[in-house]
Amino acid sequence: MEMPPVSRFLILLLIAAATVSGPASALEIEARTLSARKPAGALPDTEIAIGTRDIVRAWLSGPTVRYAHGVLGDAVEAEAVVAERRDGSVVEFNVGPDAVIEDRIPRLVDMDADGRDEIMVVRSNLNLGAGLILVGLDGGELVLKAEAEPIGMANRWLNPVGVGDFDADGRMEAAVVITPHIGGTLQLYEWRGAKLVPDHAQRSFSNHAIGSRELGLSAVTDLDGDGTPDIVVPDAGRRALVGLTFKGGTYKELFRFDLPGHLASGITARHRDGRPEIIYKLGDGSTQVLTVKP
Ligand SMILES: [Ca+2]
Ligand SMILES: [Ca+2]
Ligand SMILES: [Ca+2]
Repeated sequence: MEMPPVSRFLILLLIAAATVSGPASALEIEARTLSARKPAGALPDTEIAIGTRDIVRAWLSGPTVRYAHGVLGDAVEAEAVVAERRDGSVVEFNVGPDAVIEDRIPRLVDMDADGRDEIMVVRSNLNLGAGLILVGLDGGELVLKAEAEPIGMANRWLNPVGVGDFDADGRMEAAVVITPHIGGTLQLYEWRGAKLVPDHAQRSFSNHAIGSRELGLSAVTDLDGDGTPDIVVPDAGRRALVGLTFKGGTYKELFRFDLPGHLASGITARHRDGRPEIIYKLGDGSTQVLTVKP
């Protein structure tokens, strides 16, 4: 049936109105403040992680200057990891007098996929240097769940990249760059018992500039769409970005992009229209987006 022109105009107007007002009223939202301010005793430059599993919040606490290394902007490091549990109680794991947490970020991960959080941080022994550790809740307490061998020398540090099943063997690995200031090695660890055991590795990367508070110069994302997480990390001089995979246990470079300037921010990854994008800032203040072509 043919509609008169005025009716057709009204219908179009109604559709337009519904389109404009639809998204605002379709979902009800609620705002609540999770982290009003920094908890007492927190490290001045700790990030506060917000969790969705058994840990609500996590932060680094107990500022100490007993380790005079200072690669993260100052020589003030933390001596404890603190977690707020679902019931509101707060528990901490203290690394003791021979070590510090040489880190700014308590990374909440679920490395064994049991639905409970692990907090991944860098612990530095005063004599043996940095080593990756996982802490988590057990019987209501925050305890050491797993540790990697420290580097073996004071004032040697490492910077985490992230976790994922990078070699596609069905188990998660934790990825770090060991000694990112002096020619770093991208090292994967598997969690076995109380140990983080070295798995695959590849040399010549750097995801931190000495003295910088920025720890996020790397990203985990699926670059080639095969379902296996890949890694984007700068080369040893931080002049190029390298996309890489360890699928099947074999290192393979997926791309290498020469940066047109100095890398001046952390790297974030996202997917837009199904394609991976890598975003970062350069020293001239510009923001660059690398899009992986189909
Ligand atoms: Ca877990
Ligand atoms: Ca794996
Ligand atoms: Ca992949």
